Amino acid sequence: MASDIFGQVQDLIQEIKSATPANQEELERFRIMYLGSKNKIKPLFGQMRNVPNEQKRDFGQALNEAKNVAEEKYEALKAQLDAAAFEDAAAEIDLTAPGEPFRLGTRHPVSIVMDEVIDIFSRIGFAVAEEREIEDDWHNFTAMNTPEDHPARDMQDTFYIKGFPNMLLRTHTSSVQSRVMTTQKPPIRIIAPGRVYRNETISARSHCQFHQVEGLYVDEGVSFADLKQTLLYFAREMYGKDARIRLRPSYFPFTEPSAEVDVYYGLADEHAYRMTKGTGWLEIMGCGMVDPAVLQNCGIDSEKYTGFAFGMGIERQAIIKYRVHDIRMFFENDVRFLRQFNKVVS
Ligand code: 2NM
Repeated sequence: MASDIFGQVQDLIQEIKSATPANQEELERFRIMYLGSKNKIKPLFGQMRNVPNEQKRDFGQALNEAKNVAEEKYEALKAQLDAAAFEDAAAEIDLTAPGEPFRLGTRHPVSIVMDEVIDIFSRIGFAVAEEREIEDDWHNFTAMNTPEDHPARDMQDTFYIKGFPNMLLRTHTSSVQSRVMTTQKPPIRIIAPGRVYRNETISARSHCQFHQVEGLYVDEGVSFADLKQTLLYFAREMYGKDARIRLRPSYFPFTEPSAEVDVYYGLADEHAYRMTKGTGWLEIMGCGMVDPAVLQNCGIDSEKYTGFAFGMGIERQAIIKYRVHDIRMFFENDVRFLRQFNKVVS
């Protein structure tokens, strides 16, 4: 009787050893049959009580062997079949196929033009200075010689910070120059690029936020001739080697004398006529010799030093250079507009 049960275990071990599951489904059937919750080895454990005591040990070992053989065979075959499945899947991949296309973002035209302006002035020794966008009225207005009753200081024209009557969104990057002049000694040769804010009605020509680059050069003996030649250099780098400029007398609180700078745009088409109001000339920036009062406000000896300064709107340069018809395009973020300014577009 006992040898009969031993025989059954040996037969089962043989059966497990000779099984040849050849794919995932057959292997799963093998697992259920020999390792599942209703496997064929389990009932033989119940036979233990019919085995004489002196043979129980051997019988237990035989059953464990059956279980181990099934487990080892299952693990080995599973590894083999999984590896084969992976190979099959890999063989399906066409390594020569082109990759999935993905769209890169592009640089904003304001950033492109801003960097171009910075590059142009960097080449003649201007360093970039950056400062805060929320300013106090001293750095934005008072230091800049802008009197208390000047309309620019009005709530109508400037965004003030609620609860902080002397804090505002800077209206020009001149606030950067006042910070540099109060903390550094001449020679000072900087450009101040950045975003500025004015409380203006939004239209094709103006917006409540825009970008500026202002420049400042303070040293002994800086002259109006230096200013004019610097701006001619800029115009030729920016608008082509044959660019022409003209200076018209103007007024700014912080410069004396002051001038508007025009570049010749031509009258080639209707757009040029409209843009230049029939003159062919387009205003690109303002400039002047820094008012001695501004230098004194910032602690610079105006008997010893002179300086020139200029300021331009970046959107305006982009409008002129790329013949954009509406300043609002720069802030609407329509990618059909924005993607046109990049040479490489995916
Ligand atoms: C402009 C036009 C003219 C300017 C002046 C100064 C400073 F700090 F020197 F006083 N910064 N920027 C300036 C002069 C800006 O923008 C149209």
